Amino acid sequence: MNKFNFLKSVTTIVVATTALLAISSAQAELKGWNIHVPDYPVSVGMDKFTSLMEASTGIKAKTFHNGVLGSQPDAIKQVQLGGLDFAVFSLGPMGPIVPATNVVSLPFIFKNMDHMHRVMDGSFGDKLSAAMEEKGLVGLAWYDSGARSFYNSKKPITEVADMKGLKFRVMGNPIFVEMVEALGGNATPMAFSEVFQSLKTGVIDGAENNWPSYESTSHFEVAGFYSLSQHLIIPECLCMSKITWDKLSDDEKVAVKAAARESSVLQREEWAKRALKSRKIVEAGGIKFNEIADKSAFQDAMSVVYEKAVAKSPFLQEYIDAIQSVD
Ligand code: BDP
Repeated sequence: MNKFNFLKSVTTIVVATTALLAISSAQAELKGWNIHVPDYPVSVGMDKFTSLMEASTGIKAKTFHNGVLGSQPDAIKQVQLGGLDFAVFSLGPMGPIVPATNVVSLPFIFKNMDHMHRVMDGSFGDKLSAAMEEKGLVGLAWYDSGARSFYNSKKPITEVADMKGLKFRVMGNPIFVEMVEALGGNATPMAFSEVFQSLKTGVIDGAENNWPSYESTSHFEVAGFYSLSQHLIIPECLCMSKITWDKLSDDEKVAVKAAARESSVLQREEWAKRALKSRKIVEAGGIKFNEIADKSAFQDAMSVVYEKAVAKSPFLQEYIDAIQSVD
């Protein structure tokens, strides 16, 4: 090969490689799943994550808000398979796929939000991340989701007996069915997107959620009794498909984690603000709100839920003890 031909082939290879790279990066816009409306704290956090990630790595990503990419249980599977690249999931419906995460779905497991932060931001959070990673979900950061309380269209819940005969929608995890049944109510697992219509048409009497979701979904317009049971404090996870994660270089992995952590700081600030704002909106909208002066009967009724969870996955006892030993 003469010098001219050699240079020509090198140029061809360089041009071809550049084109290939350009194609792969053009195709490589990562796809993110989110169940919430665009101004929800989770959504604001995810948008921050993608813009920080793009700024530090050049990786482009887009989050599809409003649950347009399907329900949460389906999306978890899609992230496992790499059809979706990242998402924010409640750990509630994660339990059937990653049993270790069931520990945070146990009612009243956390004393309050600060306790949940101390647990999740410490080595226990890393333990749950490791369990998720074994199932193809790489945990990048923990997001807030407040405390969930019962609401319904019939009457205030002031004591356990008030739950009797009411039909509540729960997230897809047998623990939540057992929780409502242990309190004397009926439970129906249902997709988040179907709850409004089901409340409106009376297919269900109530559901349970935090202030921001109760407000952003307009459930408060069709189920106006909100009773502050605060029975579940479930963290959410910003996670990436292991398939996508494994394609990143080591430097990119560090930058992506840093972007996720930084987004979670913003998400938690936004959460605190939105919880207050949402509460004001629903109260101005005419809901009837009540505190539950003594929650001990609700807590006592949960022992059967804990027993069943441990019977199914004996290792959960150690996890429960670990959480309860964090001050
Ligand atoms: C919201 C969570 C979301 C859940 C939803 C639900 O942020 O991840 O899907 O509750 O009740 O608070 O399904």
